[in-house]
Amino acid sequence: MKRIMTIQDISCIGKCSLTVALPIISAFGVETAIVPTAILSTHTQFQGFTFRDLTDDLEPIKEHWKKEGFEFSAIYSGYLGSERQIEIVRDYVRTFRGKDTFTIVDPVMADNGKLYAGFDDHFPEKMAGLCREADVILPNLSEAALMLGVPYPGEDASPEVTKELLKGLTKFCSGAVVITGVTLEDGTFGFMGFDGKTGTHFEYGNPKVPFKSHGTGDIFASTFTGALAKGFTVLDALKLAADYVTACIRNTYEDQNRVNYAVNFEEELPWLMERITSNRSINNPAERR
Ligand code: PXL
Repeated sequence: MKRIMTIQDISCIGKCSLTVALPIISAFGVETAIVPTAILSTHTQFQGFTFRDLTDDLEPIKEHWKKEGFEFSAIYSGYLGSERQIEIVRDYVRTFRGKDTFTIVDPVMADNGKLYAGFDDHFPEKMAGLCREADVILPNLSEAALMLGVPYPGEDASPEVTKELLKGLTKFCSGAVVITGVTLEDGTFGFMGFDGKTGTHFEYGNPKVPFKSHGTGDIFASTFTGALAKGFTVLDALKLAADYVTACIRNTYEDQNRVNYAVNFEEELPWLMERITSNRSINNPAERR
């Protein structure tokens, strides 16, 4: 069985970071080794969340794993609580990256043009530094703009503006740069990317659901990581991630009893598992059960 490592926080309530990465990646039949960077009572969109910093545990965990000789086919980092943690993750990547290890950095730090609570203005620059270690980076529009030090173009950024951002991001990552949560030329909503290795642009979208929630970026990155470890190509893994996030958002939008802090990813896991082995389209209702 393949083993991947994911480094991010545990938000006890919030359905984000490790509490989605662990079930989703496991659903692909891939061992998921977790490095918890902090424990929060909730994600940071709530007022009054607690935050236990686990930075002091990260070095001993790394040393133990090194001694045991564990190997990883992918390393995926998400939300990190401090600049020091970014440095430690860089060290993890350099320590455990083997010849065939794929490194995925989701530079989680902002939404709607604003940094999450607790991050200062230097954080995006440090995160951009970590992107240099990655084979694939998965920022949203806010994170892309912050790392590039340009104004946030708004949620409805035109495809031309998104392409400019992609071009800018290639200076941080020579692999695949992918911006998530973007509106495409045909009005669909999905991702746009550029593969520095092949010099090709790619994009994919689904009909937009008029609903936004938290944690969807983490669901996207986790699905992508699991699919990649399962042998999907980068583009097919990204498409599956976009379809699954859309399924989760649709499910939540239609749920009268939804919570306001996350999406119903659990109810769409059976659909995801079917997609892992078949290749059903999300947009044909006859193919959805
Ligand atoms: O979903 C991203 C995320 C992850 N972890 C924590 C967060 C957020 C977004 O707000 O607060 C702790």
